[in-house]
Amino acid sequence: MFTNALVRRPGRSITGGISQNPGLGKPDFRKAITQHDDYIHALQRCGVTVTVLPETESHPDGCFIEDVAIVTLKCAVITRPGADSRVGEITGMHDVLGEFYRDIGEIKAPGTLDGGDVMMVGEHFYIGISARTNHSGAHQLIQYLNDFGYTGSTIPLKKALHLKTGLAYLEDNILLVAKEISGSAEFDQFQKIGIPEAESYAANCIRVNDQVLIPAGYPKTRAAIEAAGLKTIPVDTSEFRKLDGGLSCLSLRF
Ligand code: CIR
Repeated sequence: MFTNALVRRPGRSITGGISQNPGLGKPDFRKAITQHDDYIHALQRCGVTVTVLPETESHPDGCFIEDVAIVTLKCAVITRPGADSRVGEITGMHDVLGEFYRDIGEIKAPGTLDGGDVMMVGEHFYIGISARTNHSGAHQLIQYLNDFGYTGSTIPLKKALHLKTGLAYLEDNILLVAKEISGSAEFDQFQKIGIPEAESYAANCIRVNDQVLIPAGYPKTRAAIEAAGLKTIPVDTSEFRKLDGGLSCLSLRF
């Protein structure tokens, strides 16, 4: 059960965020703010208290707060983001998380780790090795978590930006999977919901207590999640998608 979520407001500099898909155009700041408001309301509908941090104009990708920390029931870890322009986003996070946690670890150089590469399944953490997360970062995280009784394992990624770009754990043993991951034997024990290629962006959903936030405009994925017995709340994330960001990236939930 999550009781809290942390989000960071998008700044005007969001137009300069990193994108692997520049063909989608630049985000519209006003629309991004409206979509962010809707996202906060959707989280509140799921019963969590949302703490809203102010924008940081010096970090165009700052609203993707998931990447700067790993939050668990027992401890938190501040990451060392893998993109140079994002390293400074961790500034101030120790104080912010200190309001909620006594035990806060930190990923140190040469380790890099983005929270988008970390998927929590109960007491186990799957960590994608990607262009952003390296072995040192992943092993530092696993070592820290081991002290709290958690385990971790790594999953090599070829194309996806982050592990959770193509994967979402929806609790109750249900895993939403896009193509790159679907063949991985690592996930054989789960009941998998496959995502049609045309809807692969919708693999980035989040279960928040009794509901699943899903990006608006992906009807097949929505129907498949509802067929598995889960309630959905669609949220428009078109402006964040232009920067390869999705629903999970926009909050830390704990
Ligand atoms: C980036 O490339 O870092 C941002 N434009 C998008 C980050 C998305 N975060 C996530 O999937 N956790």
